Amino acid sequence: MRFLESITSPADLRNIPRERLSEFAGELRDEIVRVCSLSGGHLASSLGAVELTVALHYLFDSTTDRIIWDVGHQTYGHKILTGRRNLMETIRKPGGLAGFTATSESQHDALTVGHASTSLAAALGMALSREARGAPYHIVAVIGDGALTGGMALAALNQIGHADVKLTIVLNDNEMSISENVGALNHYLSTLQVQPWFQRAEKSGKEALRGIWKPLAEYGSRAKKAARGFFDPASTNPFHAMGVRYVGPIDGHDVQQLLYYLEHVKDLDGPTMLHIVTKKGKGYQIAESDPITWHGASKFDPENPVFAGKPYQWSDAFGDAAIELASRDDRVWVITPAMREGSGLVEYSKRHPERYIDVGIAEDVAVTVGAGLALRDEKPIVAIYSTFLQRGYDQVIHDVCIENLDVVFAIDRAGLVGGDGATHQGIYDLAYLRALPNMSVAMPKDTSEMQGMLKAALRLGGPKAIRWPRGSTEPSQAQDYDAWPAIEWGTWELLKDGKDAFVLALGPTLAYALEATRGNDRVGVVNARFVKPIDRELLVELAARSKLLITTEDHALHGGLGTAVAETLADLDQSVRLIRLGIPDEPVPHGDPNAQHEAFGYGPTGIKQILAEFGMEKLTPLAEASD
Ligand code: HTL
Ligand code: MG
Repeated sequence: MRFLESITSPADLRNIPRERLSEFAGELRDEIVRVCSLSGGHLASSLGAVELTVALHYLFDSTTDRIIWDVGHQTYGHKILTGRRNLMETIRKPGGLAGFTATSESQHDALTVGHASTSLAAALGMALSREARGAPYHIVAVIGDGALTGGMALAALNQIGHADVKLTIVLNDNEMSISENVGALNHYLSTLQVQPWFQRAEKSGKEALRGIWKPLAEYGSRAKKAARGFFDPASTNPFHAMGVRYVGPIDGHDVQQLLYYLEHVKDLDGPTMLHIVTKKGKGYQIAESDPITWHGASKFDPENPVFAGKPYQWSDAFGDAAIELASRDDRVWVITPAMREGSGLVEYSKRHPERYIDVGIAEDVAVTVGAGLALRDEKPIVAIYSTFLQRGYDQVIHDVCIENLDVVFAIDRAGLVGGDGATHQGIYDLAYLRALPNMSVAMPKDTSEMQGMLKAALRLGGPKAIRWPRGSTEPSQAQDYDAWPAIEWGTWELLKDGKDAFVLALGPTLAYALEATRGNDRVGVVNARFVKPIDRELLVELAARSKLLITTEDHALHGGLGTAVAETLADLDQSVRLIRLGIPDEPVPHGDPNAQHEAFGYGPTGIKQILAEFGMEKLTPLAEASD
């Protein structure tokens, strides 16, 4: 029998003989591959963290100690060990386990997370509370080398060194973010060696470290920090310079080594970083050899794993447009915060490496680098997912909008995103961007319109945000530059006329509106593609000649298209019955987006229902047959 069958909680793990833990790690790895093959998910990162997961749960008690996983995408092993094994096949599926850690899901999950670089600040907060309450538990933050490129992580580290609280930080370094990791720190990490002071301490026995640090504490923190530099010859180490004791790097796939070092550092006073080196995708050949493709896998055959490939995506259409625009104008640049693949920029990065910038997981930096370029008359396109642009919000206001700079924001994954869930939903950007002076916000109905909008945005200048959803689309291949439509900025499109009512629809909800009103000549449909500026002229005309307007959007109801329409009607003292359909004021978990659109009432059924309530359903069913 496998050890795995006997594990229902981490306490059971401690019954496994210590020397057989690496064997158990193999079982855990197989289970992760099995689960991901059935449901898809963050395979490569979870495989790379298997031994670490085993070691942490062997030494720490996650019911009282806090293990804080940064991003939370590497936690499949953690979930399996903490009582969720039987539910693993539901991961990322509607009603199933979340793909990241979530405090609502388990007492073993210390943080609800999904965005990178938050673990260290959260750990510091917890550590300060623990000190204030005099509680005895341990706090361990696990952060990847990618997540460490984020300003939030680095700023937290700075504060951790200052606060000098007891905290174990495990730096899980696989030299990969989703793609190859970037940045000077990344290069530096690969030059590090285990420090001589630590090796000496190791030789003189397990208590040696405590022996070194305890007496120093009596000299107060200044002396302690100075002494730290004395004891640790690698005083150029930046973590060390920030007041965080640095240990490593060690082999992160050797459970015994992990246990040994973690046992040494866990009771040390002050913050300690244990640098472990791992391989993304470890132990599963195809994921190891191509961790980029297998970072997030769709379901696959574990015996014969092949990447299924994807149809032409919105992101691909953006990437193609970016290549075209940058080829035609040598002032066009594209900036990504660590999302080359997801943003459709692989080909662009090869074709225009001189005007391609990956700043790491640092959306704030991406935006302000864009501002800097624009200040020198370059034409930056800042390509960011809707959810991650939240991290660069102040920079959008302070560095771009106030200055009215020519920065185009190419916003991918707008709307509900599916398996990634609440932390990754792209449903707030209309609200947060619409409020900003000089900013325009648009959402195209298809990729042709998107490409036309990008071209127009670069030509017009000023801060311009163009957002599009996740997924595949029509037309399903690259299009000629000459076929990109000319876009008159700020205008809506009347797609279908109506006698009594209009659905003002945005992006993917347009198809729903057209479906719900097919054969119904009383209700028209408008492509309300500009949320700012909105097409006042057309809106006023439609309001004047209809009894009902319905807005539909795959976005939070607070602050999106519906709000923009309501505000405009109120400002113009134009009265018409207005129904706003969209996402209510609550976090939206992972699920099937189409089903969620229906559940929230802005799918075709919901639109039809509203029309029925107002007596505007299709009156002549026979017309349907002749459509
Ligand atoms: N930006 C922010 C603020 N958060 C996230 N989560 C992303 C972008 C997207 N993202 C991930 S996982 C990941 C990125 C960039 C790479 C993390 O690299 P790290 O871990 O070295 O920390 P590794 O994958 O195990 O190597 C997700 O959205 C899941
Ligand atoms: Mg990494």
